[in-house]
Amino acid sequence: MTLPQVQLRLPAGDAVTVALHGAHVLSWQTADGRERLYLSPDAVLDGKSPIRGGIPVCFPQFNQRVLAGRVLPKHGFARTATWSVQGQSETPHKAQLVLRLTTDGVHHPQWSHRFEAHLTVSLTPGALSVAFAVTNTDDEAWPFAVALHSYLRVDDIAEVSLAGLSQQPYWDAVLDAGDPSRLSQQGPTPLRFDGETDRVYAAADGPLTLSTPVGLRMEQSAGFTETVVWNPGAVLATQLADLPDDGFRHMVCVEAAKINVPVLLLPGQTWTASQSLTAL
Ligand code: TA6
Repeated sequence: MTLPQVQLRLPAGDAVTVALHGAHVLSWQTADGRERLYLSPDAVLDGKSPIRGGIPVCFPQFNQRVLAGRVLPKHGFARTATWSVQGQSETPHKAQLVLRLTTDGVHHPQWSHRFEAHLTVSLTPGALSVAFAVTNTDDEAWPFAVALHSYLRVDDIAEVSLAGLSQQPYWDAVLDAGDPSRLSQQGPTPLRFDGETDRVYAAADGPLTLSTPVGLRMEQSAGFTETVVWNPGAVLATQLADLPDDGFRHMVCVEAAKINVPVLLLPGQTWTASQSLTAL
């Protein structure tokens, strides 16, 4: 099934494809024809399920953490909701798409707070930026967490290194699964991947650089106070039905996130944050 989707393209050849299901960025290609995101060949594109790969939007909660006594679906409902197109613009140097989701598009018994969310996808030569904004249109405050769960394509995870986080404390969800308050410190070397990796880092001040060995620079705005780094490794990959057994070799998630301390959004208030990816 082909999901309803919008493609933005620049004259030089840069292109991005976004599904209305989940406001999900499915593909980002730079002008050299290189795909920069990983979309699993086994992803379930049925318009109901979460999509394995691309850029899932996790809102209003991250993973299976419970928000304010409510049990919401893993990574929230935004990634499986149908968003609508609010606007689209294209110039030779910039193409932009704005998608919109409101409470009316959410059918979950554990969520009744009124909101209006926008995802703005901006394509410029060699770069992709994704901005999430949410406004509380209710008359009481409510909390949320959010993440842009970006799956970055790599040729071989054994060759990959991620620089920019080595000074940042992190929670290791593989080693300390039961205790998110236990923090580790990595040391001066870039992060490399040789098994399941699932870490929630305090966001760095500067950009991160992923060497795949092709380079990608990643920046996130101040609202995103954490960066999650995830690769399932060989064992967990075999348990994920929508990922080939060797899929873990070709991806790493570097996620701009606001999860450790949820945002308490007051009536009328808008919260926004963005992640940008630049090909080097
Ligand atoms: O961001 C990392 C993570 O929370 C991992 O713990 C792992 O569960 C991953 O997300 C993927 O989640 P998903 O529900 O898409 O299979």
